[in-house]
Amino acid sequence: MSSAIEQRPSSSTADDTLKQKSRDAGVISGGHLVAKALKNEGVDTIFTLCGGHIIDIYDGCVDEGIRIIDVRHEQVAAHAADGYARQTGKLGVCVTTAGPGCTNAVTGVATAFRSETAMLHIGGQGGMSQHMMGSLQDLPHVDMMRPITKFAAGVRSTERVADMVSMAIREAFNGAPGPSYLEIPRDILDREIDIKTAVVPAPGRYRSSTRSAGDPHDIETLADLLVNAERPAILYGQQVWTARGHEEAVALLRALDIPGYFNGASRGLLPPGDPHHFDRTRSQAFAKADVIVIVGTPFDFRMGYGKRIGRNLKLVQIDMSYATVGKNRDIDLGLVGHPGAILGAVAQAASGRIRNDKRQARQAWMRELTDAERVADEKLQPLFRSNNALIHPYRVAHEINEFLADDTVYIGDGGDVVTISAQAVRPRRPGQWMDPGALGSLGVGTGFAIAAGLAHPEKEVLCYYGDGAFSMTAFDMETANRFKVPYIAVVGNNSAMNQIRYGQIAKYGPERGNVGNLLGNVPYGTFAQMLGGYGEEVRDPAQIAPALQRARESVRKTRMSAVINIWVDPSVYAPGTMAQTMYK
Ligand SMILES: Cc1ncc(C[n+]2csc(CCOP(=O)(O)OP(=O)(O)O)c2C)c(N)n1
Ligand SMILES: [Mg+2]
Repeated sequence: MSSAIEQRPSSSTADDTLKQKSRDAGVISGGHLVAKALKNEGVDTIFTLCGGHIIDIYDGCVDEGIRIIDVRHEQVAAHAADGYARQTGKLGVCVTTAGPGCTNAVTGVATAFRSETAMLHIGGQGGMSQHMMGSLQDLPHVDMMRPITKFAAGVRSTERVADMVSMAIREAFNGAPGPSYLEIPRDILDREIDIKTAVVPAPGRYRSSTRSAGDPHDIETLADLLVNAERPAILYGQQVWTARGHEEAVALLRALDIPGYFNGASRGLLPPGDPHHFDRTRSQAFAKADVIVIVGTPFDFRMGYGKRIGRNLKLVQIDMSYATVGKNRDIDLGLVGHPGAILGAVAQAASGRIRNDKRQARQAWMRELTDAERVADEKLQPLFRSNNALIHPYRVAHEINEFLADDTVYIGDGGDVVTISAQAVRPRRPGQWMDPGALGSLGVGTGFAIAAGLAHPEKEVLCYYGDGAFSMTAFDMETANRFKVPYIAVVGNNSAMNQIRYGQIAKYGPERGNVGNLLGNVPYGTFAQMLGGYGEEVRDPAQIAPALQRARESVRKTRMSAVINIWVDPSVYAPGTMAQTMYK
């Protein structure tokens, strides 16, 4: 299908000629300075939805060769920028217009804030010449964005545009990474200045390395603790992957024979079946360990605020943020810095120092945990293999795990069905697990899928959605198709916001518990067909695997996204949902 716009001949306008002239005259506009600063940071892609306030940034990006990915909702632009940062290890960038462009992006920026993703959100604003006069789409963006960013500021002069972009980027990488917000008024972006008066920090010279190994004395102390431990355990959180400290992290487990647990973006640092990979025995290990090291994840609700870890042990916390170490729970040793640098230094300090008796003790400890993993796994098998006519969500999760290829990036976006999937899905490689993180935002999936496809066109991308989550951002599946980064969408459809529904029924009874949480019975497979891709409804558990396979083949062949809509039993819930652990 070609559109009316594609059929129109391209023509240069009088304005083009004007722009060309000004470029030749040694002048540069604010929008072009934004693009220069982004280029200097190594940014190759921005995620955006257009608006009159920001178009000069696009013009600059065209000159600098920066790819412009335009989406249909700014929430998706922000999630995609976050996802692109997670997938590339570099800064993610989203650009939105003033007013509603900014407010629509808030959820994505806030998600990056709680997930500690380095990202820059550039937002438009009415011209300074109409400051406080009630211009179109005017809002106090900087005030709005401050509590959900590490840095939020407005640019006040065209000369400083590139400098302020670099400043915002530096702040995004300060300590534990996070989002920065920069508001640029329209007349500051559009104004052209003598290029010699512009402040443009040079590539590689406006921020330092983030690989600090902390205090060498503490490295020695931690090495001693680990060398002498008999039942050590390490939990790697999302920072280990974010900061790309995973090689050192894995090497330490192997060198010292320590069981590793992984959460959030660190899932997949070791493949399932690796002798140092553990995922069903965390509470058991934490209850019996003599040394526990928590790396790159805070003591927040996911960790029971640290209360679930016993007191009769040495607890060590390593984090990129000083403010996180020792928060909510006392620790015995805290180190602040880059996880890879610290873990690498610890491995070196401990090298060759484990006594044989200690080595044997921890091998017995690993065997004990491996056996316990097997028992826990066997307990789940009947659910994973359920043949219930009304499809069991555990069966779906299990089938998805079986279906994953070595290079599939798995994204979870939804409530209960996705919580359940965490018990079954084991990504095969680092970086191949994406979830919203501590903000728990529904709707991340589509932006993450686009980002993963753009960052790694050679990989397969699969997003497992709840039906509630899918309907929030699914229209940007068209964006994925338009930019030729199709993905497989699987919807676990229980026609409800089930994770919330469970708690409502438990608290208010069945009469009053089904209020505000029921969704219609929607055949989402036809949604993919409408966008030109493959869609299928699955109501028989035996059809899950073949349907997934058909989706894979279709995505490969047609380069259009597919939706497999699986109708699941709405009366099955995840254990955490039933215990309401997310609120405890
Ligand atoms: C943006 C957003 N709105 C609301 C919530 C609260 N919430 C958490 S789980 C959930 C239900 C999600 O339903 P669905 O995606 O269909 O998954 P299900 O629980 O039904 O498996 C809701 C509404 C949230 N986490 N994020
Ligand atoms: Mg649902």
